[in-house]
This record gives sequence, structure tokens and C-alpha cells, in this order.
Amino acid sequence: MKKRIILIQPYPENSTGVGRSTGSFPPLGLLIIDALTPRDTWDVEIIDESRSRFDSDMDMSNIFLVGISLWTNQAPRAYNIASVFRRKGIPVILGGPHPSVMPEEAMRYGDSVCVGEVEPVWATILEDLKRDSLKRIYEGGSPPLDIVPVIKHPIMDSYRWGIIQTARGCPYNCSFCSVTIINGRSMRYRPIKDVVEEFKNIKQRIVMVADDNFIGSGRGGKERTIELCKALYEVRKQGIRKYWGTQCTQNLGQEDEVLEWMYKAGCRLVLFGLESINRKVIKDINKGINTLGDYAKNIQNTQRHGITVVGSFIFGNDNDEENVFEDTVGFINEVGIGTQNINISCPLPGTKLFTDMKAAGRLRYTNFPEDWEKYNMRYVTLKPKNLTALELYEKRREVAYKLTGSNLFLLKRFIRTLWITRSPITAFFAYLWSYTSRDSKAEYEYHINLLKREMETSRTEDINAGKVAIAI
Ligand code: B12
Ligand code: SF4
Repeated sequence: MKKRIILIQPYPENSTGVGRSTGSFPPLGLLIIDALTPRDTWDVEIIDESRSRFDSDMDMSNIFLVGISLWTNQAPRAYNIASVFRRKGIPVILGGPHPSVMPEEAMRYGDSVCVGEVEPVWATILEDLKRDSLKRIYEGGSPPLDIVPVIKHPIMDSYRWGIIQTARGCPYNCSFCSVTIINGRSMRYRPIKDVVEEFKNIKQRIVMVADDNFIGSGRGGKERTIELCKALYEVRKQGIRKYWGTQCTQNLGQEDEVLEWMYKAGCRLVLFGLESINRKVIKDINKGINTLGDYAKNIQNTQRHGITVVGSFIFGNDNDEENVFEDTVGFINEVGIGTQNINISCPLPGTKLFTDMKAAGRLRYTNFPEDWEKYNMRYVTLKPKNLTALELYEKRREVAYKLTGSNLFLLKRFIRTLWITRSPITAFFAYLWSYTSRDSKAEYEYHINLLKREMETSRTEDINAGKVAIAI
């Protein structure tokens, strides 16, 4: 009988609706581990909690290893699951973005921790496991991507949308972002032939290209993007017609040739991390790449090439001006951005923002690991500078509501995007994004009640301590 390995992607116990779409995409990290595992000795089972919850009464016979992949907001749930297996003497290895930045914490909850990318170390982990000598820590680092396996797994087909990654890393170093800490500051690209092969393995017609910056940087990045898109265009000509979306820095809007090839290759949506319309904020968060050219022109040019833009914004920055909320809505409407992401500034562990906020005593939730669940860009996890946490939450909610709340408004935006891009698929993508990103009433009520309770507690504590009530 083959030895069982269980791979788990946990889902937060109380996500309040954030990341609802997670269950629509296959868990890439786990599929990679599966593909790296030799089948002569091992049987691999994948449990993706965004689809069905882990059952602690499951058959645990013959399990030799449990691998759990976790992001920060999944940490409490991951640690709970790990404890179920460890109580039964089954070793657990933790990996993914959170253990990569918080290895000491993760080592308290797992027998072993993988820091960085798994490809260079998985074979060693399995050998050590066979000898019953798992190490406490494995350093995968940021290897060249020709060792990333080409994925083909029946489970991939059962998800609503496809997913693929063509590159890792990002040369920029924005103060709030954990990508560079996890995947390094130099761009690494997968060989184009591997990307093409894996792209062909995807059965879904709609695919997310899960790169953090699809166009990379500089001339090299531009040339590679064009070469990759030409290869994907050839795939389209073979009748495999997929539509895809990805993330890029906004300077893509200056690159007509790249945009032409991206469209031809099937790209219909790009997310631009615009973050703020205020240059002071951009400087403060160290996102110099956002000063290249003009937002409005770059967005409009991208959309003219038939690719809709998701403008991703962050509220709660120290340099946000009083009318940032109305101004952002005005900007989105005036420029005709297809759709948007509206986040609350979130100090993810390992980032400069986290270090700064911690040093300034401005983290609102510090009971770790339980409180990691709140670090999902929807809770107000930092003490805002110029307004209360409740005000920030309410104002963000108002913005989101103005932009997605009314069906008539969404219809008008659909028509406008159709007019600008001349592509029904593109306009549909933008519409779908707006529609599925709507906040739920339950989520709103949960947050408002929580924030009001916290304010009340803080006031009572201050009164008891004889202090003047302070804004939290
Ligand atoms: C696609 C994506 C999504 C999709 C998820 C689709 C899906 N089902 O996977 C969507 C849009 C739904 C999403 C949502 C969110 N996301 Co997201 N997302 C990504 C993105 C761009 C790619 C993920 C991916 O597939 N990577 C490719 C795989 C191969 O990489 P990997 O998982 O890191 O795995 C490697 C290693 O970590 C390691 N490894 C991983 N697992 C394991 C396990 C073991 C046992 C071992 C040994 C090794 C190991 O080996 C792997 C191969 O090298 C990443 C950025 C990034 N570059 O990873 C952000 C990222 C993961 N997301 C992030 C965040 C913050 C979120 C949200 C909270 C944002 C929000 N408010 O919407 C939500 C949370 C959703 C939830 N489930 O709770 C952060 C997490 C940071 C952190 N410290 O945890 C990231 C890193 C981006 C960032 N800004 O920093 N996301
Ligand atoms: S450009 Fe994007 S991926 Fe790169 S560091 Fe900044 S926010 Fe992160």
C-alpha cells in the first residue's frame, strides 16, 4: 500500500466574505507539490477548504505527512488543523506566504516549516521523511523557474476558472506588499514552452494569470511579455480560445505593442495597483513605478486596446486627504475605469508597513496568531491617522456601495466599457468583477458591530483609567 500525503489549503473560520472567489480557482501551490511527488511511493490527496471543510473524523490511516499551505489570514485555521494531526502523531509541514515570513511562529504549530518556494527542497523533504528525520526548517529560496513542474491534474478541471503562473518576484518594493519578501526582488520567468504546455492543459475558457507583475520590468520584461503573448496567440490559432486576466503595473498603458499582443493572446482584464490618486501617498508607500506617466492616460490607452482595467485602491494611508473617498469615486467615473478593488490598508507581516505600525503602537489587533485572521484588507487592522477606525470602515463601504451597489449603475458601466473597449467579453469581465465584489450586508453588519463594541470598550477603559477618551 502506498503511503498517504494529505495537502490542505485552509479557509479562515470567519472570513466575513473576503476572498469568496478563492474556491473558484485551483490551489496552485498544492498542485505543484502534488506534481513533484513520485507516485511509486506516495499517494497524494488534496483538501481545499474553500470548497469543503476539513473533517477531523476523516480516515487517518497510513498518513505519513500532512502539508498545509497558508496565507496570513488562514494561519489560525491552519494551526488548528495542524494540531488535529499532530495529536495523532502525524507529522505536519507548513509552507506558503505566512510561514515564509513568520517561520518561528509556524515552527510552534508544525513539525517542519518550508520557507520560500518548495521546488528545490521537496525531494529532500520526502527523503528525510522516509528516514524519519524531518528537519525543523527547509529553505526553498527563490530558484530559477525551469524547475517548476508543468501541472496537469484532474482536480484542476473541477474549478470554475483556470489559473496559471508565468513569473515570480517583483523588482519594486512597495512598503505594504509582501510579494518581494516571499518571492524576491528579481523577476524570474518560467520557460515559455512550459507555460504554453500548462496553458493547454487548462480546460476552462477563463483563466487567471496569477503573476504579480505580468510585464516584469524594463526592456527585458517587455520583450519577454511579447514573446510569451505571441506563443499564446499561436495557441489561440490552434482553436484553444481562452480569455484571461492578470496584474500589471500601470505603466503598461504606455506600451502599445505589448498591449496589442496581450489582447491578441486573449487578455481582457488587467489589475493595476493604483493604490491612491494622491502622489504624496504614492511616495510614502514607495511605489515609484506609479509615477511613470499619467494614470488617466495609461488606463484609457489600455482600455482602448480592448483590455479592461481593475483599478485597485487602498484607503487608510497616513497621507490620505479628507476628501480622498469622493475624489477616488470621481476619478474612477471620470476616467471610465472598468471596475475596481477597494481595500483598507493592511500591515501584512514582513512588510515595512507592519514594522512601522508595530513600532508606532498602531496595530489594532495583536493577539497573534488568532488575530491574523483579520489581516485580510477588510478589517481595520491599523489605527488610522486622521479618522477613527469606524469612520474609515464606513467611508470605504460608502465608496464600494457607490461603485457597485446599484444594478442600473453596473449596467451603465457595462455599456460604457463596451463602448470604450469594443469587446463584449471585456465588458462582461468588468461587470462580473464589480458584481462579485459587492460587499454583503452580513459582512457590513458584522464589522460595524465589532467596531462599535471596540470603541465602547476603549472608552470605558479610558474612563476607568481616568484618561480622556481617545479615537481608536
Ligand atoms: C491568485 C491569488 C489570489 C486568488 C486566490 C485563488 C486561489 N484559489 O489560489 C484570490 C483573488 C481569491 C486571492 C484572494 C486573497 N488574497 Co491573494 N493572491 C494570489 C496570488 C496573486 C497568487 C497565488 C498563487 O497561486 N501563487 C502561486 C503559488 C505557486 O505560490 P505559493 O502559494 O506561494 O506557493 C509556493 C510557496 O509558497 C511554497 N508553498 C506553498 N504552500 C506550501 C505548502 C507546503 C506544505 C510547502 C512545503 C510549501 C508550500 O511552494 C509553492 C511553490 O513554490 C498571490 C501572490 C503570489 N505571487 O503568490 C496573492 C496573495 C497570496 N494573496 C494575498 C492576499 C492578502 C489575499 C487576500 C487576503 C486579499 C483580499 N482581501 O482579497 C484574499 C484572501 C483570500 C482567502 N482565501 O482568504 C497575499 C497573502 C500575503 C500573506 N502574507 O498571506 C499574497 C501573497 C499577495 C500579496 N499582496 O502579498 N488571492
Ligand atoms: S509593484 Fe505590485 S507586486 Fe511589486 S512590490 Fe509593488 S505592490 Fe508588490
